[in-house]
Amino acid sequence: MYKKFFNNKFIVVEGIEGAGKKHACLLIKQILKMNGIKNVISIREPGSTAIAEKIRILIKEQHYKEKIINITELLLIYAARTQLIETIVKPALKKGKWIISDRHDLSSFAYQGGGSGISSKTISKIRKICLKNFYPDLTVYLDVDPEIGLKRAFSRGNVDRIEKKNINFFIRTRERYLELISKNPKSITINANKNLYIVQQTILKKIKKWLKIQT
Ligand code: T5A
Repeated sequence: MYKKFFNNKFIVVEGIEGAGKKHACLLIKQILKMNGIKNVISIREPGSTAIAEKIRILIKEQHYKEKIINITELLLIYAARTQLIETIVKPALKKGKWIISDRHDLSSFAYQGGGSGISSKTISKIRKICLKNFYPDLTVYLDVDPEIGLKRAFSRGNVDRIEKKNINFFIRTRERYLELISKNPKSITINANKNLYIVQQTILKKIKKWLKIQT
């Protein structure tokens, strides 16, 4: 048990479609619980507040009569994120709670930056206005080949506007993820191409190791 030694943390799970983020978020919550950490809030981006969930619908649904331009999409995502961080995440962290987030800021650098081609300089400027110096304590990046990830996502049906994009969009998104995660010392990378059992065992091993370092 590490309970006594912990300060609460903000943990983010990242990766492209079908990487297995939802499974990973649930598993990490269980690992924390096994280690005596029960004060955990699960959230997702975009979403997790009433306003941010409305923005999530705008982001995910197909607009047949009007194309969302890239910068509009980016601003909507940062509006949802700011709402979530200021109204849920920061107050919860102040109360000593742990947070597990299915996606955060890195998604914007990967999708809107790598995928859609908005410059990192532009995204960083918006980031600074919205989030200032607020960063996750740990990012768990699930790396999956876009062909494998999209196949998993499509097999569930209900394909959304972003999932309908060309595979090259996801190849560029993954490349940007890999580039940025290689520079992030507060990150763990998991090979998510493997079957679910192996992926979960790897997450278990790496999160336990990370928890030990936090003591
Ligand atoms: N977005 C979001 C941006 O463009 N910019 C941003 O800044 C942000 C925050 C969000 C969309 O918004 C975009 C990215 C997204 O397109 P979403 O529904 O939250 O929409 O999209 P995803 O997070 O990609 O949701 P997915 O459900 O597709 O991905 P997950 O959560 O990674 O995958 P999961 O766990 O649901 O698994 C998908 C399927 O694969 C199976 C699962 O059982 C499930 O059926 N699976 C595996 N099968 C075999 N082996 C494994 N290892 C498996 N792992 C999972």
